[in-house]
Amino acid sequence: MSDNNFVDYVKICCRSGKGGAGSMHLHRSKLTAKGGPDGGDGGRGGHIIVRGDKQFWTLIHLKYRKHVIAKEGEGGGSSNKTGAEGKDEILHVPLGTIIRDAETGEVECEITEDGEEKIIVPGGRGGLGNDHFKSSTNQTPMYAQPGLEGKTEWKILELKVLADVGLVGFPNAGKSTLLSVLSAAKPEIANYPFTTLAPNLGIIKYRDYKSFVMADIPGIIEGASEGKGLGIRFLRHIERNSTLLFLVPADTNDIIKEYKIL
Ligand SMILES: Nc1nc2c(ncn2[C@@H]2O[C@H](COP(=O)(O)OP(=O)(O)OP(=O)(O)O)[C@@H](O)[C@H]2O)c(=O)[nH]1
Ligand SMILES: [Mg+2]
Repeated sequence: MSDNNFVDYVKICCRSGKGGAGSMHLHRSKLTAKGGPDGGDGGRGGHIIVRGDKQFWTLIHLKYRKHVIAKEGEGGGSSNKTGAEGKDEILHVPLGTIIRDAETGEVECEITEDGEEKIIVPGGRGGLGNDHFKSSTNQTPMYAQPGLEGKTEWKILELKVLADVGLVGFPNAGKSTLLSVLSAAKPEIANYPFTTLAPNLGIIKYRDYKSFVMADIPGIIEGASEGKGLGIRFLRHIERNSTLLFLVPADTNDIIKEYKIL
């Protein structure tokens, strides 16, 4: 069961970059012995960003990324030069990924479109250079702001959308068999209930080079919603499909009854 490469939940420690310090600098040149302040601002620290990418179907590529750390912003320079921004860290996620705060469990955002980006942990702001602090009473401020610290937050990335079509049926109904003949997926098939313990995904091609994704979901039995069978944990896989295909074997004694139970 552990060879399943279906990953729909990852917890990642995200640290955004610290902002660069503002510069404390007074203008000096061959012609100006005592120029005014010209310290530039620090660049902001790198954000942690999630970006929707339709190439991905699961979160398996993030399974072993426990820490994601964005770069610090650079300090400001003389002549009012702003420091460079810290490089952002971008996590590519499948469409239908939701992001939760790991501490509160609260859903913070959802990615539904290809290329859609959300900042999940913003980088620290860069500090202001001393040029910002000049005034009529203090023409040569000798201070500048430091950059703000980045933040460290644990985030949970969870896949909400599983597939276009989800196969729902009793254990041993033949769901994995159907997926194996319609797609190139090779799910385990066996003549006993609860062979499938985690969803299998398969891509089904049809005319004009189009395709959709079908998910083979673990079998459910009457009372699954009260925790019977594999329990309610995997029932969430069912609500995450655009369409549900109920599979009832043709040789079932009471087809309508079985369908109603499902
Ligand atoms: N006679 C017959 N047997 C089938 C058919 N489809 C599947 N089977 C057999 O039924 C058994 C169960 O098939 P699976 O595809 O593993 O069933 P499943 O619904 O995925 O079962 P779980 O993963 O345990 O929920 C296997 O022994 C299959 O060979 C069919 O159309 N006709
Ligand atoms: Mg199966």
